[in-house]
Amino acid sequence: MKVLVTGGAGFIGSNFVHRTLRTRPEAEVTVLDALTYAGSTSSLEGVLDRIRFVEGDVADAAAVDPLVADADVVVHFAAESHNDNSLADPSPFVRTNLVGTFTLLEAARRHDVRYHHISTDEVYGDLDLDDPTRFTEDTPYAPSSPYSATKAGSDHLVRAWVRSFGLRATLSNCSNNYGPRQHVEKFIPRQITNVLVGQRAKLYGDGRNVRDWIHVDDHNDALWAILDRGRIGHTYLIGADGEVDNREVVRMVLELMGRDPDDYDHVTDRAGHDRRYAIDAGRLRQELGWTPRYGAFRDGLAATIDWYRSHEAWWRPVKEATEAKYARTQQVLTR
Ligand code: NAD
Ligand code: TDX
Repeated sequence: MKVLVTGGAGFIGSNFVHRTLRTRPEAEVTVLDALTYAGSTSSLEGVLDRIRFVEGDVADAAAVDPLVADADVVVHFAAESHNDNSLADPSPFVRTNLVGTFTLLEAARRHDVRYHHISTDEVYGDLDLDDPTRFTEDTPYAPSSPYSATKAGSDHLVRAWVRSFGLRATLSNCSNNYGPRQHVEKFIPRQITNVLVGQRAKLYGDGRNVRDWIHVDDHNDALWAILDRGRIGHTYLIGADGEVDNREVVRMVLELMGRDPDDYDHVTDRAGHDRRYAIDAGRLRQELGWTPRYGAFRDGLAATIDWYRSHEAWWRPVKEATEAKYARTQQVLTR
């Protein structure tokens, strides 16, 4: 099977490539990645000689067309993925997430290639802390940020291409991922690497916001279940019942790293900050028989901390610039 992986030099995409080569030796993998600030071939270390790597933009039709024509399936991860960046400058989000998806869809339609679209639970907006319901495939779309609005728009494009043109596509909307090779701008790696460089952990607002954490390998196993057995035209929500509030995550990171669990700063809150995400992954579990393999979040977090400790060369070069960018917009409110 020839698999075209867009965004394969980023967090989830690179873990998908590593996992695919381990579990599917017959797969021929091509990665298309623009190597933005968020992508690095160092995330593909150890497998670069077993894949075809193409540096290119998903919104560039001339680059995309021959790669899609040559694939059996397109797995589309490439995106601008960070909410805070989308608040500072939405324009690359519109181009990559909307025009990029449109460009891939048109190529997949032209060449009748199976397509899987990776999306996020953020398209459903947020839930109150005491709301007993969780997101399902039937929850109405209500994105809050420029990032989630462009992901929502890209999902709608895929659905329209299925209905109007008969594209053989599936979609998945996953909750917050954690694990190795996640950019240090994101919540968990930011706190781990802050501790490693001697800075304090940073919590937005009151820290009561809840995210539904899933290990990246569990996400990628779910993607293979959908690629193997998913129903064309269907959407699958991916989540592992991992709701934890941010304050608890920061305290866990500090404690696992041998620090005082109260040793963090409250900083300026994110504009429009979604309160809570929670996924009901019943369809995925019942229809496709998927179950997460990672048990306790705390154990996965401890393993992730070990990864950042032993891969300083991977994150160190971008740490300073990432914090400098945050320092321009975030003030410490209380310690
Ligand atoms: P990431 O930012 O770590 O990686 C994105 C990758 O896409 C990078 O390698 C980057 O170079 C590449 N890219 C960006 N613009 C491109 C372009 N125009 N052309 C080609 N490549 C380009 O993101 P991630 O966290 O790995 O997220 C991957 C996908 O999963 C995204 O679609 C995101 O919306 C979705 N998602 C992420 C999470 C999460 O918790 N991280 C949860 C649910 C869904
Ligand atoms: O320093 C921080 N302190 C903090 O309290 C950072 C960077 C974040 N936060 C909070 C904001 C969120 O409530 O932590 C939570 C997680 O933040 P992010 O890692 O930025 O993730 P989030 O905004 O929830 O979005 C993530 O999950 C859904 C991914 O980045 C998206 O790509 C995905 O779609």
